[in-house]
Amino acid sequence: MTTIENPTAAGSGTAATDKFKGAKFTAETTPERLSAIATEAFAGFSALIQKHAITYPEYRVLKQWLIDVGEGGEWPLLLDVFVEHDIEEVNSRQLEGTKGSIEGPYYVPGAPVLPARCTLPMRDEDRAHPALVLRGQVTDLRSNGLGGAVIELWHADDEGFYSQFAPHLPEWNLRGTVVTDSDGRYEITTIQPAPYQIPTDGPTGQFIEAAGWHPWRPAHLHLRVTFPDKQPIITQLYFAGGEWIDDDVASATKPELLLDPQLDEQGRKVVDYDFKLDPALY
Ligand code: MBD
Ligand code: FE
Repeated sequence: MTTIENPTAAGSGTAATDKFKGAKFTAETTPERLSAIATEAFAGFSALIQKHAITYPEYRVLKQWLIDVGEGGEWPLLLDVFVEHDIEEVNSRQLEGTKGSIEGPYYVPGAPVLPARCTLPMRDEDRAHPALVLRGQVTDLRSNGLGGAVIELWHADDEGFYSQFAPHLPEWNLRGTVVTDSDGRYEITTIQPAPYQIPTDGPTGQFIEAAGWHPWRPAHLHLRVTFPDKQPIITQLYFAGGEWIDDDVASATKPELLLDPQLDEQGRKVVDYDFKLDPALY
């Protein structure tokens, strides 16, 4: 069996760009709002250039690097790592339910539909690791169970690879669309992912290295929880005490999103987590 040392930029960044491009997103932004935001953005660049007396060699390296980010398909990766956490924060200020977190570049809709008590699709290699059981209930803000709520779960494997972004994995490995029971309850068996390293061989990784930063995210589960007329929750769950929890390159951890699984008699790591959904706001 071959082991792959690092996720490659070619295998992950580009795939994220291709998937994103297909969706054709739009937004309702007035010319006035666009002008105001763009004016301040360029004023910010202007202030930085003046303050640091940016040189022509630095300007040309920046230009080439921006070209490389696009050609390498790494805009989704770069933006989700360094920018999305603020977008998530300003758009969840009014919400009272379960805390959200960034979506990141690796969500794929249409994962296999699974019943409320289920095991995510996984390989024999994955099955060799201790089982992680995540269970709980999806409710509204008054704790009424939301029967038939949908939990989409996606996460990396024990080596930090995501299916559809690493060519050696089956298409839907460690991805599922779980339908809760009539009380909104669920019990999903999976494995605990490893910490995730941003691909180091592309422009995002080169920049992180050149700046002397580190490319790590703590181990995390991605979730998207939906129910008609409720605000969808996109979030991540982390593991208390895990590496990089307090130093996530994507600045996307929150204390409310830490799990502390406990071993049961069968050697499984078991943890409860409930999701509370706000009424739909936007
Ligand atoms: C990830 O797995 C992730 O969650 C984010 C936000 C960025 C890159 C890879
Ligand atoms: Fe992730």
